Amino acid sequence: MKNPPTMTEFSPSFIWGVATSAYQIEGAATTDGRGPSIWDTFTHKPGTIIDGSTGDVACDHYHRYAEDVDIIAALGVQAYRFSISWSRVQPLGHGDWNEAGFDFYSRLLDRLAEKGIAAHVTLYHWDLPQGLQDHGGWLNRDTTQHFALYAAEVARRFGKRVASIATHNEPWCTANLGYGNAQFAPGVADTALAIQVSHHLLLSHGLAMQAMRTICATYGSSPRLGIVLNQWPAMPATDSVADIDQAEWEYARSVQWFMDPIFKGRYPQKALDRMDMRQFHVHASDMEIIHQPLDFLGVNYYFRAFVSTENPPKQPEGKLGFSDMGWEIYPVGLTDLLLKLRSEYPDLPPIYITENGMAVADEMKDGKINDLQRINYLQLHLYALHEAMACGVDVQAYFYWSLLDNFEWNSGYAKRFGLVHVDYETQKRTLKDSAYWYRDFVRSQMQAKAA
Ligand code: IFM
Repeated sequence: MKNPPTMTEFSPSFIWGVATSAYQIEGAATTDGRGPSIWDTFTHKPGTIIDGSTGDVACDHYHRYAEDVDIIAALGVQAYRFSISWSRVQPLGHGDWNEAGFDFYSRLLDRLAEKGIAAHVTLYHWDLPQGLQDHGGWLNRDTTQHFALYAAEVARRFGKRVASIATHNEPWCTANLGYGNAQFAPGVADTALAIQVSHHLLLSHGLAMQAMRTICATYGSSPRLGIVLNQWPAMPATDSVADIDQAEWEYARSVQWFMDPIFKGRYPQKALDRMDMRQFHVHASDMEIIHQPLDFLGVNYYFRAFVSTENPPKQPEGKLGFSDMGWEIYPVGLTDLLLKLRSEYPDLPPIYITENGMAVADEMKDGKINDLQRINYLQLHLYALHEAMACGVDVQAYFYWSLLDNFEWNSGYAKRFGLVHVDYETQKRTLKDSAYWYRDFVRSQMQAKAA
C-alpha cells in the first residue's frame, strides 16, 4: 500500500462528516411519548444481546444532543448523519404523530444549523415501531404504505432544513439478520421470509421516494433523496471454479439483490436461480416503483467477503489485521467495490460513503486514548477512497462511523467504534486521538479549499 493521500488531494467541495443512529445513541426510550420499537422489545428479551444491555439510556444523546453537536463542531466537519426514531415521532407507526418527538429533532436541527453543520437524515435505521410489528412488521405489505406516509411527513416538516434524506440504512441487515438468522430484531430465523422482507423494504423505499418527491415539489424543498446500502466485494479464496462461482453468487445475493432492482428495475437472475423463493410475492407494478432515480447512493463499507468452498473454509490472511469485531481490515476492497459499481450501473448517482469505521478495544490512559489502529484505518481507507475517485468514481462525501461509542446492536456496549469515547457510567465524552487526527485532516482540507 502506498502512502496515504496528501491533504490537498480531495476536491474542495468534498463533504466530511460523522454518523450515528437513533437507537444506538439516543436513550430516553420512554420519554416524551416515544413508543416502543422492535429493538426495545428485542433487547429486553434475555439472551439476545451479548452483554445483556439495552438502548434504554445508551449515550443519553436525547438529553445531551447540544453537547454532542458542539463536539461535532469541534471536529470541524461539515456534515452529520443521524437517523430518526420512527416510534418517537409516531409511537405506533401509524395514526397520530408525536409533536414532542418531532420537537426533539427540530431542536437538534436548530443546533446543527447554528454551528453550520449540514444534516443528513436516515428514516429507518432498523427500529420499526412495535405497533407495526404487532401486525406482521416488514412481512406485512401494509408496512410499506405506512413507511411512505412517515417519509412524507418527515420531508414535509424538515425538507427545507436537511441536506439529504435516506430511506433505509442497510436493508440487507434488516432482512437477513432480523429475519434470516435472528441475530437482530425482531429475531426471526427463516431465510425464505427474509427474502420477502427484502422485497418489502425495497418497495417501501420506492414508495417513500415517490411520496417525498411529491412533497418536496409541493413545498419547494430540495433535500437529496437516496438510500444507504452496506456492500462488500466478494473475492474467491482461490481461482477454483467452485470458489469463483460461489463468490459470484455471494455478490449477487448481497450487493446486486438490492442494487439491480433500484438501478435496473429487476432482481439479478443469478440470485433468483438459487434463492428460496417459496415466500416471494411481487406485484406487477412493484419493480417500476422500486426503480426510482436517486440523488445519491449511500455506501457503507467495512470489509470484503472472502469466499471459500473448502472444508473448513480458507480464511483471509488479514495482512493488515482484524478489528475488534473480527472483521478483516481490507481498504483496497473499497476501491474495488466502487470501481465495480461504476462499471455495472451506468445510472449510478453520486456516492456518499455513509459509513466506514473500526471497532477497537480502546484503553484510557491518563485520560487519553491513543487509538493508533483507528488512525491507520482511517488513513488507509481514505487513500483507498481517493484511488477510486482518481479513477473517475463520483464520491462526494465521507462519514466516519461513528461519532460516539454506542450501542452496537447484539454486541451491546462491548464494541467501541467512536472517535469519541463514552463512559457509560458518567456519560462523559472524551475525544480519542483519532478524533484529533480527523479534525486536523479535515481542517487541512478546509484550508486547501480556502487557499
Ligand atoms: O453500528 C453499525 C451501524 O448501525 C450500521 N452499520 C454497521 C455499524 C457497525 O456494525
